[in-house]
Amino acid sequence: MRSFFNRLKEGLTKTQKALAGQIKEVLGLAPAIDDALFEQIETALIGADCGLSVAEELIERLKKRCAKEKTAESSAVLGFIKDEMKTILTEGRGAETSAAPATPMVMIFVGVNGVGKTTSIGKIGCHYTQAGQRVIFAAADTFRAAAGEQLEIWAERANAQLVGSTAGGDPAAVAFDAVQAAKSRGIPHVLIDTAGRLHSKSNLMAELAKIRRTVDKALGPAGGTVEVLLVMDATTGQNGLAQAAEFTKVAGVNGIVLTKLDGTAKGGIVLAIAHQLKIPVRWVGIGEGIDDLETFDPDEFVQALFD
Ligand SMILES: Nc1nc2c(ncn2[C@@H]2O[C@H](COP(=O)(O)OP(=O)(O)O)[C@@H](O)[C@H]2O)c(=O)[nH]1
Ligand SMILES: [Mg+2]
Repeated sequence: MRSFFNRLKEGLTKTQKALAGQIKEVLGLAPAIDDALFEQIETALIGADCGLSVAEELIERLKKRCAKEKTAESSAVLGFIKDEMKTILTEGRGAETSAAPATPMVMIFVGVNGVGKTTSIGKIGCHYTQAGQRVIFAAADTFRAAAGEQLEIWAERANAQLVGSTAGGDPAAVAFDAVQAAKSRGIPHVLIDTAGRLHSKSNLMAELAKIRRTVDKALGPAGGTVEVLLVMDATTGQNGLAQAAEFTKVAGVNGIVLTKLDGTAKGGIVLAIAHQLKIPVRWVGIGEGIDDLETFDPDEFVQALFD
């Protein structure tokens, strides 16, 4: 099978055209490195959904860098842009610890309907089982009857265990049972699916907060690691950011899964997430298949975009 890098590159084709292609074109045509050029680069950044604040920040850094290195070569400017993008993406990640996290490692997937929560759970679960690590899925989206069945299908594909539920059941109870099961069976990964929509937004936020508290309770004094992953659909671009801010407030989101980077020109949203939300993108999805998801790496991403 082709490497993930090649598929990432292919998935990013539209963003590459809108962002890297556009930047290369204006650099190629530019008679000089001047304000007019910087403005054109800024336009390309905004056009690919990087957002105004990232675009301004990047241009600011670029101007300083060009002045400092006294360059007159547009090819050098391209290198600076890539560097500064990597820096922005890396700064958004905070300090990475190399210590192995305490088990069980519980991931709670949150986000609005249709962004790709259930699919991402299937793919991430498979990532672990392929590495020989056991996984439990928890069907805590009890709002839609079909949600449990969809997760069951993914559990089979990914070779994961499943703590199921009945429609209308208590999602926090499902999460509790899954964590308990993981502890008693010595399973290191618990991936919890949640609803993306309830009767009201405040209901949904209250439910997510309750699931979070319940997971902490189930882990007990022996502890473990809890990661709340906000799943975002890249095709919604800048519109996804406001949503993200809301989930972040109530659910204490500490990582992002960015799905559907394939087939959108709005991949610049990765930079906006790093710069504005300051929450690390942990995984990126580039298709509907079980292998179409990988951990996010800033260097690899910038390289796939430009080279
Ligand atoms: N093209 C593409 N489609 C995706 C990706 N991730 C999820 N999907 C599709 O998005 C749709 C909604 O996914 P689902 O997991 O049910 O979303 P949920 O409502 O958040 O659980 C499904 O048709 C998935 O196949 C991705 O990375 N790329
Ligand atoms: Mg779902």
